[in-house]
Amino acid sequence: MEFVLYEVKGQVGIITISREKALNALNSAVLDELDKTLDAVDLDTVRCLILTGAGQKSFVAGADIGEMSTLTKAEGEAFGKKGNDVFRKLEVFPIPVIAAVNGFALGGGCEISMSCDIRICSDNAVFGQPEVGLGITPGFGGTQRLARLVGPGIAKQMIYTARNIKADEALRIGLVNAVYPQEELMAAAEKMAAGIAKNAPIAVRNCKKAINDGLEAGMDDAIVIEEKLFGDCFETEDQKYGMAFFLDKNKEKVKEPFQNK
Ligand code: DAK
Repeated sequence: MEFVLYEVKGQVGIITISREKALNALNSAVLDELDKTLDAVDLDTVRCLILTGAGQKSFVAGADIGEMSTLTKAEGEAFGKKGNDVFRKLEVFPIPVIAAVNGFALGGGCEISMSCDIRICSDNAVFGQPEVGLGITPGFGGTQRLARLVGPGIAKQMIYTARNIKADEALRIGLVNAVYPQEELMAAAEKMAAGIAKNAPIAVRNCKKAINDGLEAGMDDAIVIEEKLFGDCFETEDQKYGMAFFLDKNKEKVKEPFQNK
């Protein structure tokens, strides 16, 4: 891979978009490599992913404006579909994905972070949807995911004005869960990922699915989605072990890692 790095640390996979000379902007090659990287994640061992950008300046400075500038209408649609397919793959990826936003997250950069389950950022992070200033609409789900995350009023203001916001404002509106000094961001992301990875994997996956699918349904259907995914955990070895461990009154006993079975 030329633009996407992947490393596994214990049960955590770290994907780094690495196209620093263009502030990690998303061109077709980056999108293709991201797609292939996700397909290659070993779900038997990896229980949580972190997505970040190379360097200390930018997470992802958007879709590649140079590549987009010459697109025809049909090519624009194809490029949008390529991005949307990868972003959707991330959003419904079976295990949780944490975006560690280490700088600019503009346009497609803000959008890819919103396809992740959780966003944390460095104190120099900048978020925004600058597309209307370029004569286009957000094309990788920004009009949809931003409104769902921060509410339609704030989303419309950000999108219509194309104004960038800094980390503290992103925290205030709920776009990110926490802000860290740049040098502490990855350690915080890895700590959170390890905290997720130590829990029962089938249960964590089912929680992700229940939240995602439930948010797209009315409450009556959403509750049924939850019921089914709750029921699905029973008779797993991890459920039996987790409950037996709680019920065992032997305080000396050390909890074993969950088996993903
Ligand atoms: N694309 C391509 N190159 C980029 C880039 C981008 N988005 N952002 C930065 N670069 C490149 C710069 O051109 C420069 O390259 P060289 O001149 O060195 O060759 C290098 O990265 C360093 O950038 P700057 O020199 O500009 O660095 P500064 O610190 O001065 O400024 C900045 C940093 C992030 C404020 C600035 O680079 C900037 O404003 N960048 C553009 C941010 C932006 O507007 N992003 C949104 C892109 S629009 C759709 C599909 C997708 C989308 C829409 C529709 N469909 C097909 C439906 C998504 C659209 C977007 O994401």
